[in-house]
Amino acid sequence: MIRPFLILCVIFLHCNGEFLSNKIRKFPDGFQFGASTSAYQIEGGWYEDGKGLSIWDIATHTDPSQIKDKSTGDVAADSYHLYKRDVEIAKELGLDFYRFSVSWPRILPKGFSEQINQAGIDYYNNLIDELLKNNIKPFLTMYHWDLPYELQKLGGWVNPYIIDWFVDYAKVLYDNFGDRVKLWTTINEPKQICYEGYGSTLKAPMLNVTGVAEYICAKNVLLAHAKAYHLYDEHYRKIQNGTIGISISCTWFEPASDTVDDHQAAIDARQFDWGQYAHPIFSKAGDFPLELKRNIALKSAEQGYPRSRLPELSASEICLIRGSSDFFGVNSYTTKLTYRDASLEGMYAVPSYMDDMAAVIISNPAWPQAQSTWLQEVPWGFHKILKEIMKLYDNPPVYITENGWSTSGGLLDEDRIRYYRNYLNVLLDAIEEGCDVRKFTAWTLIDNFEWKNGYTEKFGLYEVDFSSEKHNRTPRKSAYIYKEIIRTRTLDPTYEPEKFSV
Ligand code: GBH
Repeated sequence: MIRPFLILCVIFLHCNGEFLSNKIRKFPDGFQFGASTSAYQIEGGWYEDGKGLSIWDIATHTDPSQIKDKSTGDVAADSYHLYKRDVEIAKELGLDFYRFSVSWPRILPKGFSEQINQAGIDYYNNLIDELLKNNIKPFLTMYHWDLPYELQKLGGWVNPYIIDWFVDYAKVLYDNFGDRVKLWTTINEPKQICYEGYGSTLKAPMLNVTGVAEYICAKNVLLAHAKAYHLYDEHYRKIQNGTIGISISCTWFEPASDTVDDHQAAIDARQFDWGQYAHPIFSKAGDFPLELKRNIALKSAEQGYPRSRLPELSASEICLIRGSSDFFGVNSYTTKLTYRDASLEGMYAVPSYMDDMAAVIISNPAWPQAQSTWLQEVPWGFHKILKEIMKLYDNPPVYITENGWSTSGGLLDEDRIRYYRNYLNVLLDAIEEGCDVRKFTAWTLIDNFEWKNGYTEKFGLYEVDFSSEKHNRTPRKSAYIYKEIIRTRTLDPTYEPEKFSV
């Protein structure tokens, strides 16, 4: 009983102590800024010009009630038709690069590379050419969650053959776009694909076989990524001369108290959340992290499984995965508090990912809250992630491939401005302390389909009018702030854009 009280005390000690001084701070030479989107969230054109169906087309059409506002991405921001306006926006902001994703079923309607949809190739060629014409570098993500439905029928990411299918798809992308695309992400957020899609119902395909499916998926995603990386490295890099990596969602988990148990709970939570994918790629030793192997093996044995529910990586697989990324793509938004409490045993299903992790995760009500329930503004947590990556993985080049804030709408988004300024401020601290952070990418360019939350959460620097067929885009106040940061390559906490001054 004393436990919740103690936790609450700790919570208030963690109050946000961040104060931005009025100092103007400069970004290092060569630091680059961008904004990010993903295909299903903005494109629409869900059944046009030969595109095949994705698991999100199926999820939104078969049971609309799974989506908060019963919406779909059928039209979304209509970027399939309005991509020129998107590039114009990127130009207005002065972006160095634009991170977008390719819809696998738009290129390969059945998932396999025996049939290429030329209209899909044309669409991305047009987008890439339009970007280059405007001096904006295309940063292409191969997979941001819209798996061809035909491949899902075969098990999707839990079928090991997907490793080959993904590499075949990657080859089509290198062959068609690699002459102009020099920045690549293979896979966006493995944990969200595996845990949210296969270990729960949070994302398509909503398989919900927790404790088993997300770990099989993890192994396959890592191998698919690594093989696509090596294909580029060995056969394309010499001619195409690009940079290729993976984007991993990193939440900071802070111990809720100073006890040894709570510290271990926080470490376990970080290793389950992102170490599961980062350790095999970026650590010196490779392989899944110790905490993951130990927890899952112990529980599996207790539960009577003949072997660990976490598949093993063989020595040659460990070798293949280790070092298979030119940069660490960090998608980071928020921080959670973590504690361990034996009395809560039985709180989670057995087996399950949550039970394996055995950490209780809570938020601090004192932290500023976004429209998305999971998102609180905690700049010091972002700082700790950057320092931890430097420490654990020998200071790899880091690209922040996503960071952003949601509101319920409106153009005057002071809280988004505060969020970006505070996060960029600690990013500059981290750089001064030696972290090799080279790029920052805002999530997101324009309002979009926020997965199961439909259109109820707005992350855009530009507002999209979804009520009109024109899908007009209008800059928010934060767009003017971001534009000035990029123009001056400095963070000036007192800058006010004329258009929004009172
Ligand atoms: C990104 O994922 C996606 O790449 C993008 O498509 C999406 O639109 C954007 O976020 C905004 O949601 O801290 O334990 O409660 C972010 C994935 C989902 C990771 C929520 C952190 C909270 C887990 N994030 N999750 S917890």
